[in-house]
Formats: sequence, C-alpha cells, structure tokens
Amino acid sequence: MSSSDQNTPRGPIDSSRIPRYAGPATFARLPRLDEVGTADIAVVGVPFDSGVSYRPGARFGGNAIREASRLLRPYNPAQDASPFALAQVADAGDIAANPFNINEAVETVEAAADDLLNSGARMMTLGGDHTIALPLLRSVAKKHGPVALLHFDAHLDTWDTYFGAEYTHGTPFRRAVEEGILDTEALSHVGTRGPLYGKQDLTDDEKMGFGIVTSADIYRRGADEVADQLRQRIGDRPLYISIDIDCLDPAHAPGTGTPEAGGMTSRELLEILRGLSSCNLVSADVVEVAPAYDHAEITAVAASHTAYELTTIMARQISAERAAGAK
Ligand SMILES: [Mn+2]
Repeated sequence: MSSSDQNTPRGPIDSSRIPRYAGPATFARLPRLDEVGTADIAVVGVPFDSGVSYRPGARFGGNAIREASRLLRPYNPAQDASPFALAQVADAGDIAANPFNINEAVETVEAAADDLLNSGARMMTLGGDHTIALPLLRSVAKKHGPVALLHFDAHLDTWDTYFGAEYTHGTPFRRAVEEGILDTEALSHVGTRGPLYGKQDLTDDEKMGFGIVTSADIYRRGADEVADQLRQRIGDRPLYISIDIDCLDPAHAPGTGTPEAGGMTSRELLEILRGLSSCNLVSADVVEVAPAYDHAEITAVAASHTAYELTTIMARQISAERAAGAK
C-alpha cells in the first residue's frame, strides 16, 4: 500500500521514548523510504563533490545534515504546520554517484531523480556540491516544464567552464539556461556578494535572465520585503529553490567550500523562506555543506533547519492540494 493511500503518514521516531541521539540518523529521524513504500517528499542525499573548485568535502554534507537534524521537532510554529503529519516525508538514502567521472555522475543523479519524481515524490535533496543542481533541474523540468529558480548563494554559479570542464559547482545555472530548463522570466540569485573575475560576469548573468538580491540588499531592506519581491516575480510558476549554504555568512556557515565574508544570517535565510510559503515549490536542494571545516555543527544545524523550512512549505502545499482534490 502506498503512503498516499494512508490517512496518517508515518512520522519520526518518538523522541520521548528513544533519545534523539540514539540510533542511526535519517533526516529528522523520519522513516526510510523503503519502510513506507512511497513518499510525498523524499529527502535524498547526493554524496558527490568532484565538481568543486576550492575546498573539497561536501560529499560528507548530507550525512552531517542528517546528524544535525536529530533535534528537529515535528511542529513548525513559524509556518503553523506539522510537516510530517501533513505529508509522508521519508529519507530516500543516497544516490551513489561516480566520484571519478563527473559526466557519469550527472547522468546518475538525473536518472535517480527521475525515479523519485515519477514515483510522485517531491525531492528535498541534501548535497553534495552545487554541480548536482543541473541534473536535478533537468529531471524537474521533464515533469513540470521550465521552472522558476531561486538560487541562494554567495556566488552566481553561471560561469562557463573551469579548466575546460562544463559540469562543475560554478556552472550549473549557465548550463541550465542553455538547456532551456529554466523559466527565464523568474530567475533570481539571493545573497550574492564577494569579488568576481570581472564586471562581465554580471553582464553575462543578467543576459541569461537572472535578477540579483545581494546580501547587502537583504540587510538594508529586510527579509519580509525581499520575500515579497521574490514572490511577486515567481507568481504561481512551478518553483525550484537551490540553496548553497555559503549564502550564509561564514559566521553562520563556516563548514563550506568557498566562503565569502558579508553574508546573511541563518535567521534572515529562514525568514525569507517562510515568506515564500505560498509559492508552488516543486523540489529543492541544500548543498555545499563541508563538515570537515565546520565547528560544533554550526553549518549542519543551519542546513538542517533550512531543509526543514523547505520541507514544511512542500508539505503544506501537498496537504492543501489534497484537500482541494477531495472536495
Ligand atoms: Mn553554489
């Protein structure tokens, strides 16, 4: 029996009976996908970091986020929702991607994402480096057509190549625009800052259709106003949110591959996401957590809460769609 046939989704392990720190870590102590059959939201890891240009280590990010997610509780007061009761959320384990062949890894991620989406799930992907956003977007576009994109990142990630390589963590969104899988009327970078190679980087990026909300814009205008502006741009388009944890200041996310000073706080990121709760979020990723550079799980905790907010947005929509369909 598929979970969607059941009225009550199977939730996390009861932490009043089994302490949070006991047992293997699935995301938020949720059941594994193979324990529930199918899921409305599949939390899936992609332990791949062969596309990085500086510090490696994001291949360990997904499991670091899972460990840090032990402390997530079932009710989200900021969105007034219990996401794991509204929808079946399950941990789908990891996509095993070839660490020595980026092209093959990209194909593997796309095929595995196709399987999850075709099963009826939305994906909450835990990276891995940002290379993986391209195959994830390809898969999402096969299902929904070109999607709106909110890209939270210190960097543009619309560069052309590195050392001749097309598929890297600095190039996924240029490839995605070239492939026609993004809705170029609704593309935004959020949290951008730091030095570039030249002004042409910004010119090229704008030509691809991206708008930019810089980290300084968020500080000056505040999370609510930024979320309002983004929501207006997105409208009711199917939306994909890709969050590079380096959108946060290194004080809030030291454990990442290419840190830049002057970033937003984890509070600002979570508040912007909550302001997008009415958007049609079809899938999302959180990438670039590199736990070897982390301290006291600062980065992994921020990433786990980020994934929790994204999961809550999707669970609320699934529940609302189901209620509308039942009428
Ligand atoms: Mn990135």
